[in-house]
Amino acid sequence: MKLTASTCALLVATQALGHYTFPSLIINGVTLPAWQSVRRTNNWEDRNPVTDVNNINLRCYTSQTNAKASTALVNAGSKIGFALNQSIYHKGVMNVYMAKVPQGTTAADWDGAGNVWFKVHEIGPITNGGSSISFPTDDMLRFEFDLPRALPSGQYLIRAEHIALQEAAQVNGAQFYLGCGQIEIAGGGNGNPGPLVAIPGVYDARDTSIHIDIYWPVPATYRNPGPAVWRG
Ligand SMILES: *[C@@H]1O[C@H](CO)[C@@H](O)[C@H](O)[C@H]1NC(C)=O
Ligand SMILES: [Cu+2]
Repeated sequence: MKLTASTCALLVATQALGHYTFPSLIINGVTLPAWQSVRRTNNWEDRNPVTDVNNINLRCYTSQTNAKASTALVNAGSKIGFALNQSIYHKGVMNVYMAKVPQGTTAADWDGAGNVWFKVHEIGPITNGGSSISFPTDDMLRFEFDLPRALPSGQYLIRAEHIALQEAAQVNGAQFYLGCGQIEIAGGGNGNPGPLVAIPGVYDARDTSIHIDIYWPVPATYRNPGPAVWRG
């Protein structure tokens, strides 16, 4: 069933119509202005995805903009989220990762290199043993979740990623839409976030959650790629 893939191909000339970015953080229900606390991504106008899981742009997608943002203050245990530029057009899954800024630098200056990223949130598909699959991120324009109370105080990068899977039956067919926000947690806890992974590095192009035919046979189960969510 290739209809969705061909719809995407038709859109190539006008891809900005179908695709999406993550320009705003949402903190305790307040949506910040676009690109204020999220680093402006290379694709802020054309909205094209990253498709190479080993490309440096998988991290924050800022190789051309070299963007810094202003760091937003957030109390531990707050609700946080992202607002998209336009609603999610492709069937896929959401992951949110964070990385703690090391001593001696700031969220604005840090590149997020190394085994530093842990997962704080994910939204997968709903499966039921192979009779159907549905994707709760369809048409999503914003999402929010609670930060773990045990998250230590300090500055962090927070990275949202939607992996569009409609063409993922081919290797490198999955499309990564992503962006990195900058936050400073106050009143945090004593948790020890992990497991820690590098981005890029965390994914393999042939990971069965990334290289997958979501149409046929209908997947009986699905597990978001990357480490388990750290819940504090
Ligand atoms: C989406 O981004 C474009 C720039 O590509 C901008 O012109 C437009 O105003 C943005 N729309 C929304 C709803 O933020
Ligand atoms: Cu598309």
